[in-house]
Amino acid sequence: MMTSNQTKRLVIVSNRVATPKKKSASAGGLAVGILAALEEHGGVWFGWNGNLTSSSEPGAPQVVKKGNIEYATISLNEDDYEHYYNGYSNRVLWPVCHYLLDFIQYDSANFDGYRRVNAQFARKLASLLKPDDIIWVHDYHLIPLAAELRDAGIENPIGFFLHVPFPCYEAFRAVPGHEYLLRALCAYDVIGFHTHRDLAAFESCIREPIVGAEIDDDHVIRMPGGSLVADVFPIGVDVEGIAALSREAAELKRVKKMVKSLGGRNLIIGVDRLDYSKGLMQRFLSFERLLQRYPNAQKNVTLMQIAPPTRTGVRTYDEIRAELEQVSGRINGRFSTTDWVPIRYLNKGVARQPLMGMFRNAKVGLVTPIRDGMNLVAKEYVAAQDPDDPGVLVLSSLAGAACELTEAIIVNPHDRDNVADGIAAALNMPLEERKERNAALVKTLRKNDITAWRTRFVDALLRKS
Ligand code: GDG
Repeated sequence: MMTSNQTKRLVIVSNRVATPKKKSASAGGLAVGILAALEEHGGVWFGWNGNLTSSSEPGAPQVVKKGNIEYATISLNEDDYEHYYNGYSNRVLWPVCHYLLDFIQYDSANFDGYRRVNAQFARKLASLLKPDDIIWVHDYHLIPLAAELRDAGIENPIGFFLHVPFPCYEAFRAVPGHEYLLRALCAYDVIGFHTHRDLAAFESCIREPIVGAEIDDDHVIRMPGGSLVADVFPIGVDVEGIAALSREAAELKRVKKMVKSLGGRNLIIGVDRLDYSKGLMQRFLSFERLLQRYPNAQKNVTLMQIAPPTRTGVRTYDEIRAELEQVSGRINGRFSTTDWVPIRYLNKGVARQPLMGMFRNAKVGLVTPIRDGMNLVAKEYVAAQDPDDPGVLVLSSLAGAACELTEAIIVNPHDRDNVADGIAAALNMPLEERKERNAALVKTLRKNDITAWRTRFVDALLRKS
């Protein structure tokens, strides 16, 4: 049996490639995860370079090599991008995968654009492939890619990993064209999800009489003309790398200045792309509840929320940004004193190393999405702690990470009292308990780290070759 230690070229495909020049600014779990996996293993990263053109067909891929990674990128036509990315991927697939059916804005022109761009990706990628390559496709933007590659005569093993939750059939069937998506998924050899819940949801769709498949006990899905493996591969982080980065970051001027500015108060930190799935509105309101229910906290805590904007130009994203500005302003107006502002709300990103240093200095990591595939921030926060004096993770039960990080304080993000009580419990937790919980969490992080994620997935793919 072949394993990933054997030297086949790994070709990773994602909507957007974080090219070496742009990667430091990348705020997004997919890019962080792929880059960490590729830096270790080497290979090709294929996808869109972020440039828009007026020509209807993108030119040949541009290839740039840095270290052991080849970045192969294409531009996209402006209208195609609007239909495929903003239109279908982010106004239909993203909301349905996060069970937010009211946010779906379907338009058949967007669905056509989605299929058109996937066909373009397949044509451009096919021109780069070698017979021995293994292909690993990432996320909901590229569901039809394997079917398109097969149509182009590509026979290499092709895997698909979904970074967001997979919806159960009752939600999935709300999407016009869901039968097409399900059939397209069945063109892959391996499909990976973060949690057993997502796998079970996918299987609930497979059991419907759409693709005519049967599910074996060993995660194999059999259908007329072939089979695929669908399994759980929880994404992880580079535990030692983050620990080292956060230790060194303590010496950064920027981190020291931030700590000094707290004036001895406890820091509660939230770091999320500005996205409605991250539950930021509910988080601010829960923090307000903390200040009401625990008047002592008014003198003792500061919430720092870092929220770099994403998908600007999509109406729901612009709206949530305006709402968050309004509610954080209201809470600050209500509770601020002449020497304290309760919420520091940054509508911008922070570079990775100081960010890890801020995690290490935060008494509480507040990660309360209303739905999340995994949530890497939760794992990074744990890995960045000082094992001799660790902070406490307060984690939403609706994040995929809650399936693994059971020693966190688990809260329901829709219940403000529950979140406020969870934060208060974290702030008051004795040192011994904090150390025990952190040690148990780090053990889990080590077991399912970024190397395990990549190795297990690639091995599953190689077994299909
Ligand atoms: C998707 C799924 C799944 C964020 N702000 C800054 C910054 N970040 C980095 C974090 C973390 C990443 O971005 C965010 O990852 P998450 O996993 O939390 O969330 P998504 O972006 O929604 O990722 C998610 C993930 O894919 C992986 O499969 O876990 O469920 O939605 O690494 O640290 N990094 C820097 N500055 C910021 O301001 N440097």
